[in-house]
Amino acid sequence: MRLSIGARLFEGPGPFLMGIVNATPDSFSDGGLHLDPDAAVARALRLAEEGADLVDLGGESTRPAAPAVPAAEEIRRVVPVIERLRARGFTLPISVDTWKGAVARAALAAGADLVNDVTGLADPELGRAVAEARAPVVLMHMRGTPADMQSRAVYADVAAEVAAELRAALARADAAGIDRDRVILDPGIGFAKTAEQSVELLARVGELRALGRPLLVGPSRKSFIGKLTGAAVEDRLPGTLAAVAACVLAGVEILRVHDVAPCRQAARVAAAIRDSAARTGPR
Ligand code: HH2
Repeated sequence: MRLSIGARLFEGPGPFLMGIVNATPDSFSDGGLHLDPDAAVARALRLAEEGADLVDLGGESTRPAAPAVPAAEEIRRVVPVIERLRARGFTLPISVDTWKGAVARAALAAGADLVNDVTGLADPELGRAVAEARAPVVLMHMRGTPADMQSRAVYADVAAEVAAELRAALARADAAGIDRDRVILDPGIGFAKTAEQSVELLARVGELRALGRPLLVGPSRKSFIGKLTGAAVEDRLPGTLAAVAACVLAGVEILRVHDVAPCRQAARVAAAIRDSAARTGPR
């Protein structure tokens, strides 16, 4: 990949790590821990120390059946965090995890560098905000809303349909005037997908490289790991590491994770194996 995000150029195959900061009362694995702006700031600083390449700040949970948060409340949760981070000279790129145009606009004005949209441009206002700011954007695949998405997890061929629907998201980005060179795509692990479909998407994520854009994947602590292993949310780091390694071997450039330091180690080792395989080839 070759993409400037804020002051930083992301160049090469990576993998790059996006550390998660949830300024929410109800996120599925860390809800309530970083709702206070100072706690969210401290979390971002810690992620930077652990080796994150960028941080993703969200003010609304997208777990299945999560209640919608009004834009004004979401702005109240994320903007002070961005302002405080920038005021203290935080240099990593900051992504804002929102699907609402008003929140994206406010976050970009406060110093965010990238918009992470889990709806893949459901809100045309978000497309306008991103285009006007000439900001990079993550377009993630899902169907419906967190309230009804799990009833829409019906696919004849999950990888082919996710690819086709991401192509439609790229077309929405084109129509909004967003430069294609600034788009990152994400298959949306766990969003309108059963555990089996999430696993199949991870197995076939390399097929999405045909879309011609860098890929981001967020497997961290997700329910497919619980379904496979019986592990509770707080015990899913080993499963997360396995998914991170699989993504790196498949050529995914950015991993969105909660546990940056252990994921960094797993990603480095997987990247070394990937690069060695590319040098030596099959025998
Ligand atoms: N997953 C979550 C939230 N945002 N964004 C992208 N691009 N890809 C993902 O896979 C993704 C995402 C869900 O994780 P988390 O933020 O920890 O939980 P919650 O939505 O409950 O806040």
